[in-house]
Amino acid sequence: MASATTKTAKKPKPAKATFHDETVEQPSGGETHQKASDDTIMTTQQGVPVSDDQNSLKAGSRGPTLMEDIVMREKIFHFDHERIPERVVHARGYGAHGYFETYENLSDITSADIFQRAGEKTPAFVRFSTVAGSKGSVDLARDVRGFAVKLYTKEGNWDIVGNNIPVFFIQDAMKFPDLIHSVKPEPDRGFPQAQSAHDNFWDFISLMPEAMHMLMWVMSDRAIPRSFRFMEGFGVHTFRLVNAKGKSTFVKFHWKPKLGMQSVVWNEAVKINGADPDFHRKDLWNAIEAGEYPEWELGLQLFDEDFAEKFDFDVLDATKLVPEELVPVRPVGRLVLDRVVDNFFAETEQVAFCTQNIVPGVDFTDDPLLQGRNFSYLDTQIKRLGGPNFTHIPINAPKCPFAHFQQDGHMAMHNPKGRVNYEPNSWGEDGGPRESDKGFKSYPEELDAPKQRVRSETFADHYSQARQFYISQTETEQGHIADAITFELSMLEREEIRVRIVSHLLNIDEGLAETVADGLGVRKMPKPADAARPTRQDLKPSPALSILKNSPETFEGRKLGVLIAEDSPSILLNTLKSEIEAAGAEIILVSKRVGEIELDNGTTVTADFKVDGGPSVLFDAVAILLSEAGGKAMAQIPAARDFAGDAFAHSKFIAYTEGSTVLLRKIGLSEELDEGCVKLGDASNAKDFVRICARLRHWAREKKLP
Ligand code: HDE
Repeated sequence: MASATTKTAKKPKPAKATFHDETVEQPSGGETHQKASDDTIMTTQQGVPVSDDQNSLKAGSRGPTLMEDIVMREKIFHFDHERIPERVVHARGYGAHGYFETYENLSDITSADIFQRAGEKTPAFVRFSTVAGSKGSVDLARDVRGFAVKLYTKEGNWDIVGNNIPVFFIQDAMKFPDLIHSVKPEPDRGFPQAQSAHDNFWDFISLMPEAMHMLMWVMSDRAIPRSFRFMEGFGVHTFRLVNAKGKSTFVKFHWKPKLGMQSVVWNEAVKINGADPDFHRKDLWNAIEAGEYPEWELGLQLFDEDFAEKFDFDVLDATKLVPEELVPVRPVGRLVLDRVVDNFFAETEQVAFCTQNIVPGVDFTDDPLLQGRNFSYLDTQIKRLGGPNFTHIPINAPKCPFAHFQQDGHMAMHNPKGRVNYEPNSWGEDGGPRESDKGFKSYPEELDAPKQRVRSETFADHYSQARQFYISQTETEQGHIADAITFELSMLEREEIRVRIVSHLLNIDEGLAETVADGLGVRKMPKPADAARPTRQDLKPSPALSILKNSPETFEGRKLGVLIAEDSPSILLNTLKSEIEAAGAEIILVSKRVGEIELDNGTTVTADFKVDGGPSVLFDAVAILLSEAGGKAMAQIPAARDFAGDAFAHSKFIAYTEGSTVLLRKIGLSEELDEGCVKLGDASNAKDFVRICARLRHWAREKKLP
């Protein structure tokens, strides 16, 4: 019946489509109108040209405004209604368009159309988000990141609504409202915003042993990613893939970032939030606009029911993961984001992901968290977008033909045409769409069980994988986890909650529990928390769970911040620039003011940031290229001292010139310079510096810091 709205290309960019079409399709049987005039003339919503957008209609020049003013009343009425409810969770997010490219035919595993043809490209929209904060909160909160992918396949929209962490806090959807209430601002005082470091969150978590595995992840560096481009994504639940013969295979979905994983340190995150609360969204926007299209590989962990039976945990339990060492991740395609949105509200805000959006060849399992989500998402979209026709909004509409007899409701854009709006009917060819054998069929899982409110015994081991995650981390990462837990707990008012958490940590790793207890001044060690199952000590570390054990060994997609002043050495700057660009990274110039800066050879360069607008936390590594006079001048500027001091404290690689040592000495660094700091004398060690930047951070320094 209806078909997706026609889209015409506006700018010559890849796969560019626009919603503001020159051709406006008339709903419900209307004809297609070409716009009579060009769209440079401002009109009302009714298309009436506006002659004066500055002044309301008044009685005289100083008299009261007249009710008759249709132009002003319409403008203000519309403004009054601009807001829609923000998402109850994942309110702060950022989206982009792209495509998914299939590597190979997977028809032996699934009949999903998207996996039938190698090389096929499927349009995609992705929205990344934080969970706890409001729409206007900061990007670098310690939090889980949403990683929601909408694939506009030829057999309908398939949404993989995942996170950047492969497990979840709770096992049953019934507890989700409690979890979210606990982490959101406390209801009497309305704070803290976008933070888990408060009593309510830790009180709840300390009473929910099932959350311990996920807690380890959110206290790890996974919860403070450097960029959306540098984080993994996971479907979390076990799903099914079903082939044409009806054979089902269990599957876990993984998105692996092409540029590798990278996170920031907590002190850096706090400062980024002040320096640039939009850090992640800007990073994504800028990368795409620069043609550096972020990319992820989709990987599948595939296993059958018999294999799943052999695991010592339940694959229906979303607090558990399947270690990659047990079931390897098979790459099956790539996701490329190559187009920013035309309009944030129309696309990123109105996009409606639903876990229930699956396609033939994909199916659910009985994971009780997933089952609950399948109700929640549709329900929440109706509240948020105002009615049942949110699929008529272009970002949510399928890009394949669709036809059904659903009609009416608020904002109906494409009701069925003609006389028939029911089925069965005897109108023959004019009778509208019919069912098809190719349609979606649920996997005929056999069920014969009593109705009951219980938690399966197979979900009872809450600590073994939490421990496995912890022992899989490098020493540096383990230190960050201990620091994060200690910091968060230090923000609580109630001592007994801290102690309760320590009692859980004792079931995970005694050393961790002791470090945290020590950091919090807990004098008497509690007993380990009662555990429904003892923690398994025999699980081997899984290197795939660590960020640092999987270092990408590349500086590609990263940024070098260079502090310069008048008289800075042009040769070194030029070498750094060409080496950094050859590495696929970007160089950003920071100085005491923006605009032109004259170098030692009389040439000029343009500084991108004034030093207090471009602190080193915005960069992955820094170079301090100052002449002696420049060094002296910068040593007087507090923001320049922070630039160098923070870069050092955050374990960044630092290149510096002899002239810069004045600045370094001023912040007490002269004695402490280490192998992560490279003194630049000539072009060749500028090259060496760029080479070592591929290690991303000089973690050895962290141990030596107080
Ligand atoms: Fe969500 N979640 N969730 N969630 N979730 C929402 O849907 C919910 C869960 C996730 O960018 C809401 O559109 C329940 C797990 C992402 O628009 C809501 C439960 C995972 C996004 C909702 C969960 C997620 C949401 C709020 C427990 C990772 C943002 C607004 C059963 C696998 C999507 C909305 C976007 C959003 C409910 C748990 C990921 C209320 C009931 C587990 C990425 O429907």
